[in-house]
Amino acid sequence: MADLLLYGHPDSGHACKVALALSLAGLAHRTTWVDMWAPADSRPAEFLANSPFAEVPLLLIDGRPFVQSGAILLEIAQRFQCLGGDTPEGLQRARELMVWEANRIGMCLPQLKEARRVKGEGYPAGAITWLTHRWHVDRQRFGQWLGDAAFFHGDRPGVGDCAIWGYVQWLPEAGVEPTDEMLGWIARMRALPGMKSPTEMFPNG
Ligand SMILES: N[C@@H](CCC(=O)N[C@@H](CS)C(=O)NCC(=O)O)C(=O)O
Repeated sequence: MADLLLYGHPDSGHACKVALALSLAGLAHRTTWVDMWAPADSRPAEFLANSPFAEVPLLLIDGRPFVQSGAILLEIAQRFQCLGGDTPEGLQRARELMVWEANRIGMCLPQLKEARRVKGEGYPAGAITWLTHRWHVDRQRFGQWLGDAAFFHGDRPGVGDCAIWGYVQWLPEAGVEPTDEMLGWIARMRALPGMKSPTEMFPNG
């Protein structure tokens, strides 16, 4: 069995995506809490040596570093033949969802959430309106991707679901409303036996 060490923080939806995938796939792993709000140079030396932008998530697989949440999810799916990575169709779906999420929901929701945290400070005039317009498109496309399926990968969740969960778990914090399809999917995700809260994923200490 591979040795898996995930660096992350409960406030990072990007890190939660990876922690969720490891948990849903039942892959034993260790986590290290990294203070993403503290100055970068105060973070653990092993983390700084392996994460080029000092960002979480960082996954070490047998000591080899993997960064960028979507790329890490694809690595997990393919290497461990899980969460959609066990068929060519599942992998194609995973790649398509990964790129969509990173370009759309994963660009929009983290910014809307952060803007609320800092009460808009530092966000230029019009930025929130622009992000909110984008969100309304993303909301509708979420339903198009999902169709009538329970999860984005069909009857069972895959790495695409993990990617989308990263920030869709925090819609109230981002100040946006879910669609009915989203509410149904969120409820199904929360009911999964491997689901964990962000602080359960990354306990501090
Ligand atoms: N594109 C990256 C984004 C990672 C990212 O933005 N990480 C943030 C937390 S959500 C971080 O580490 N911020 C701390 C910093 O930049 O100092 C991914 O998908 O993994």
